[in-house]
Parts: sequence; structure tokens; C-alpha cells
Amino acid sequence: MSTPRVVVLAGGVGGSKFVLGVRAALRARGVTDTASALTVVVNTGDDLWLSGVRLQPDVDSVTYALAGVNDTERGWGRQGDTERVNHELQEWGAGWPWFTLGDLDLGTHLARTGWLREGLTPTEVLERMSRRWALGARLLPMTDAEVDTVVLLDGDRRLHFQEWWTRHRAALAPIGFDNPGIEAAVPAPGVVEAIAAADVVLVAPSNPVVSIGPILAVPGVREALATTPAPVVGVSPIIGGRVVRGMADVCLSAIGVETSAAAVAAHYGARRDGGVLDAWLIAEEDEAAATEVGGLGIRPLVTPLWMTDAARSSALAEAALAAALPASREGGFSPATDGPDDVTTRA
Ligand code: FO1
Repeated sequence: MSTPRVVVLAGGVGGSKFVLGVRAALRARGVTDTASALTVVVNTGDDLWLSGVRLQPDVDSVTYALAGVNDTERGWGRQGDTERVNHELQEWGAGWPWFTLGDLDLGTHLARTGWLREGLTPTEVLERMSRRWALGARLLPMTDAEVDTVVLLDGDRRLHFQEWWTRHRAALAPIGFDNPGIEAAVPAPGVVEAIAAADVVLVAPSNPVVSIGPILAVPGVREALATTPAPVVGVSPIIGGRVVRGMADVCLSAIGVETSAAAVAAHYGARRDGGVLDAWLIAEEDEAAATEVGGLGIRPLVTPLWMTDAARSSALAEAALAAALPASREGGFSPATDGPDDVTTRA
């Protein structure tokens, strides 16, 4: 079997679990060198400067998860981390009192910031950091530009996403989101090429607004998705009409999108209509939405979406891969020839 080329667009926590699943599914398919098969384009809208260091939360979540050193309870940071330096920072009144910087995590931020100051780009920094552990995937930031997500509140108030989320737990009703400067950004080196050369592009079940949204907002990414011969297969982050974790429901309602599998599919749009998706994985709890999703011009695939353990994550990833890369010989789904009515509702 030739090595399939898979690109995943991913955010942090849900994205990390899904990426682990894709790596495992590729291994189960007999791909040994998954690093040459799997490219992950990671959201950098969560990024921020704090206490003089550059944080890249989603990049670090995916890196730590693939390295097996992530804090699986919190969903971010390093397992077994300590907070001695963080305590000192708080004593100095430095940084944000509501934001925890673990000691091991600070090692990451210091290494990254040092390399950035030496003139390395975020892409070069990530490539260098990726050498430490056998991640089994190539990680690319969505762009090298700093385009931190800003949450727009009423009265012209604007908050960095991280303050809105970690300090206010998304309790302040947003009226919109912005990534200042993103219109001048370009995809990081390798992003467009990876999408163009892919056999399948997967959209992880990450927050459609503040995780996948910024990736799609980088000029050139949507065009790459529109023109790649690879099917684009997304995974609903909504199960049974509810978000799995995080604040995607608050984000979706702020942009006028209902918190449902079908509404998010419509938000991403069908590729044949200038949108992103060829296929959309929805949970069995949302099977009733399959007809609506098919009517959008997007092929619905009903399959279990809960990533409650590694096996479930791998099974979900395999279901997404199989939509475009049949595990067996029979012909796979091709957007060029198959339409949404070629619905295989049970993946
Ligand atoms: N999330 C929190 O809720 N509280 C924190 O104190 C916090 C610190 C933190 C430090 C480094 C890092 O990479 C992530 C961190 N996160 C924290 C998670 C961060 O807000 C993520 O961007 C979200 O989880 C969304 O992906």
C-alpha cells in the first residue's frame, strides 16, 4: 500500500485526541512511518505573549499529546507539572493571576521565545521542537504571523481570547471574534503544499469558530481546500446537539450558528458550493440530521463520535479516513464522481 497522505486541520484539546486517533488508525492500516503520512495544521489563534514568553496553546496541546506527555485531566500543559515559578510570578504580580504557567510548560515557552528572538520563524521553531519526541506526525502552524484571537464584547470592549476563556470562562457574551492582521497573513510554509498533495483532508472536531475558524481565515487556506483533489472530511464537534467540552456553543451563537451537527456543517459549507466539506461525520444521536446534511451537498456519515479512549479515537479516525481512503480495494468516495446522494450513512 502506498503511504496515504493525510492532512488534519486541528485546534487544541479535541483536536489532539482526534490527531492521536488518526496516527493510531494509520498505524492500524500498516503505515509505519506515520510522520511522512500525517501532517497537522494547527490553530495559532489561541497564542499570546505573557510574562515575556510566547505561548502557543494549541500547538503545545497537540505536541504534548503526540509525545504522550500531556496533562490528560486538564487537556492542556504537561502531565505532572509543578508551579513553583508560577507562584513567584504571582508574587511579583507578573503575568495573569488567573492563568497558570507550569514549570515544565515554561521550559517550552522559554525555548520557543529564545529561538524566535534568534530569528527562527514559528514554523522553524515547531520543526525544531518536534525533533525532541517521535511525534509520528509533522506539525505546521497555520501561519507564521501573529494573529491572536480577540473576542468582541458589547461597548467596543475587546479581550484576548485567553482572558475571555481562562479568566471569564466565556461568561461574557461575545458579539464576535476577530484575528487582527489575519488578512495580511499567509499560510505557513508547507501548509498549501500539504493540502494540495493530500489524499484526504480531515477537519478535526475542534471549535468551529476559534479553532478551525482562524485556520480557514488565513488567506490561501480556503483556496487550497477548494482546489485539492483530496476529499475534505469533517467531524462534528457537536454530539446530540451539545458541545463535548469547551465553549463552542457560546462561540457559535455569537456568530448566529445553532449548536447542531447540521448547522455547523452548513457553516463550513459544501465544497461544491464554495465551502469546505465533502463529507461530515455525525453522531448516532444526530442521525436525524443526515438528510439535512445530505441536502447541503455534504455526504453525511453516521458513526460514534465520543473519543472516550484511544480505541474510540482510532475508530473515529478510521471512519473519517475510510470516507476517502477505503481500507479495502473497492472504490472510495470521490467528490468528483460521487455526490451527497451517494450517502453511506453507516461508516
Ligand atoms: N486554560 C485554563 O482554563 N486555565 C489556565 O490557566 C490555562 C493555562 C494554560 C497555559 C498554557 C497553555 O498552553 C494552555 C493553557 N490553558 C489554560 C488552556 C488554553 O486556554 C487553551 O487555549 C484552551 O484550552 C483552548 O484550547
